Amino acid sequence: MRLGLAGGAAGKRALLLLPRGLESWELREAYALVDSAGYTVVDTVWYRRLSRSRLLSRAKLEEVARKAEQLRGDEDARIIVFDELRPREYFRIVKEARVETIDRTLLILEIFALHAGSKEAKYQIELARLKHRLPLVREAVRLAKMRELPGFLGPGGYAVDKYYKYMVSRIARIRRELERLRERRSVERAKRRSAGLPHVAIVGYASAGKTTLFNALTGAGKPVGSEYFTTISPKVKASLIGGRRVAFVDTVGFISRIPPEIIEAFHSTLEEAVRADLLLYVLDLSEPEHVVAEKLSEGLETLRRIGVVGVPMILVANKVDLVEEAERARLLSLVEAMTESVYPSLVGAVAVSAARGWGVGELRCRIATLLSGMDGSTC
Ligand SMILES: Nc1nc2c(ncn2[C@@H]2O[C@H](COP(=O)(O)OP(=O)(O)O)[C@@H](O)[C@H]2O)c(=O)[nH]1
Ligand SMILES: [Mg+2]
Repeated sequence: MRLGLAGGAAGKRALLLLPRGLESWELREAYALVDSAGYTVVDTVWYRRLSRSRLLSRAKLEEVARKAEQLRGDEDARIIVFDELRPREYFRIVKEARVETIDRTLLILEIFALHAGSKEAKYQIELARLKHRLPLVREAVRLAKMRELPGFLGPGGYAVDKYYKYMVSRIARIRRELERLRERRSVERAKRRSAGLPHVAIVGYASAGKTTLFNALTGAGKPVGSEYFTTISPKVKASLIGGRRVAFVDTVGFISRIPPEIIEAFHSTLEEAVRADLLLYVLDLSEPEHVVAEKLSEGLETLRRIGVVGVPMILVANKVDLVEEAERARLLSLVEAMTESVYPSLVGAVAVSAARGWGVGELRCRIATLLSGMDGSTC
């Protein structure tokens, strides 16, 4: 799969390990996440979990090692296990395949890092990463003491032990920094708004088509003043909409089953949505109706939890090219009614195909009208 500009630079190669039994929307999400983190999948291994702590059989492990051969020696390459990886299983894989390995949580944290705008979000992510790696390093200390891990993370047990202590003190330090930042939060926020442009944040679940829409909305016009925005976040781009400069933000979006230990990092990465003048809520209308409904209500609940209230929102029903023409209107009014009942600041719903450009003109027009404070009648 290939994506456009903001989908992350291709080049980091990955071997993807997927547990059997994923539903098709979960599979699409998995690929969207891998892509959002900037990886290109070179091969895939499907496995059936043996247990929660042991994922791969001996034969599977050998298959992984074989397929990982092409990645050996490439420092950017990763084995991505789309699952929860316990320390022992991690070392089993790394020892056998000799390629750095990450699990679903670390993959998600890499995506957060690409989107992190504020210092607070960056600290939250580092904290989550450190906490996630701590058990791993503890296991490394154990293995080094048993001399089962010569040379890994430095020469023997002493270095690993030192690294473990460093992590613990770094965690304490970040916690203190976060306390301090929370007190200053409002000041920071006021400063960041100083660019003065209206901000339009694109939210929605992974693989709904946020980045495709972001590209469609910002790619057409010549980006203006993008240098300024890249210093805030690489996912912000200014574009001319109805003769006026508007900053579009491709947010990290929602991800199903966010591991509880990274929920704070998730919320602080999503904070662009809180500050936006307008929200575009993108959903994939081609998914089964119950999936669309479930994700919509969970997404709206997440917005409520991070404190998004009263921000005008346009519902963008995407991928209508995959929906029967006769079904489009019915599904659109269904999701519109669902949203309105829990989010009173909904100001409209537009059916689009971001990939084909259908409805994007109408959407631009709605955005322009809304931001200039007129009623929608001009579109
Ligand atoms: N058929 C179809 N596919 C789309 C459309 N918009 C996006 N996609 C595809 O959906 C997948 C996820 O899109 P992406 O923009 O990365 O979603 P994001 O995770 O929300 O940023 C990609 O494979 C896109 O090519 C659309 O309008 N129609
Ligand atoms: Mg994206």
